[in-house]
Amino acid sequence: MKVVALAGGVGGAKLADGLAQVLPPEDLTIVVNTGDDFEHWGLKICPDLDTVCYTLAGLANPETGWGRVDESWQVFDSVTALGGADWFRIGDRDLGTHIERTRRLNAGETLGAVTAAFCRAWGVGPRVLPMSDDPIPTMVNTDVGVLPFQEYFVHQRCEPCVSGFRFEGVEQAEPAPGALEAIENADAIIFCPSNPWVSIAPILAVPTLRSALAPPPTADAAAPSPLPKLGEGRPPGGRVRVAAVSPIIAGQALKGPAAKMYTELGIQPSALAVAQHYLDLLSGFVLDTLDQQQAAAIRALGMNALATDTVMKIKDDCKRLAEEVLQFLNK
Ligand code: FO1
Repeated sequence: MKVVALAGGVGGAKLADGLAQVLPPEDLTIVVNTGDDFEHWGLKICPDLDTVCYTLAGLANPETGWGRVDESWQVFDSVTALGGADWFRIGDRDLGTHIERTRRLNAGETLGAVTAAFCRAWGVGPRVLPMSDDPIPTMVNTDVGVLPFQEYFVHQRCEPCVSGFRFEGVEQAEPAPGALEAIENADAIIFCPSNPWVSIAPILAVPTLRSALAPPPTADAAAPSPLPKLGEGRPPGGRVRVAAVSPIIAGQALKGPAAKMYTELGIQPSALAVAQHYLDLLSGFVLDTLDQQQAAAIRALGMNALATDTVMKIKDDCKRLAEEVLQFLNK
């Protein structure tokens, strides 16, 4: 059964890790948001790619969810003592990733090729793809101006009030080699519990990726084409199984500004709001048991709904949720 997971940030990496524990590596492709990428200390930093790869490799810092475990800060202390920027913390082990990625990119390697090389070096089995090899920096429209993503997220601690987002250059961007084919050949596609606005939306904004997900308009929209059983492959023109796992639980995000962004954009943050956000793409939605009273309203949107424990604290939680999501998709 071929599965593609769309992921960004810590929640995305955790479910990706759960899927990697359950599926043979050749059956899982993780397409990762690169809108958070930026240049810092003269280095190309790709936070969501690194968080996914470090998590799958068992190298991630479990407290923060980003950067490396068993980290030291000799270089950070040395750089900042000389006046280097100190608002974005880069540890010594993590720095090795940024130095080597920057060298390879400057030598003309693509971001996808660098990521594949790093996955081989770290022993990450599933295929991890950037959404594009082209830079698509997320810019955040806020009440204090248009901010580059990490300036908003880290330097200004998500405090500015957001009014919208721009994924710079996305209209001209190409999906990373392999991403479109993976989606077109997938039996199931999972939107991980990542921030819909700044982790999933940038991926869906890459031309052709969204249209590859959307069910073709059926002659009789009232009776959408029957979903294929998993493993049967997608019948010609048939709908693929797409499920999202809610990043909002009881009106809050477990981590990050997703709920704050919904509120600032005039939307009551809830699992239902996320289901409506992805509406035309989904055949299933997984929400937390704390929100199970919203399941009926979500089903009324025309998708299946599964209420379960979606909080992933330890690796076994990630594996259990991944198994439940795959079982749910196989209904
Ligand atoms: N997030 C922070 O809040 N503070 C940091 O100092 C920080 C450093 C950092 C270094 C490497 C890396 O890959 C991620 C880092 N992050 C930090 C998280 C990062 O801003 C987020 O992971 C994403 O961009 C949003 O998910």
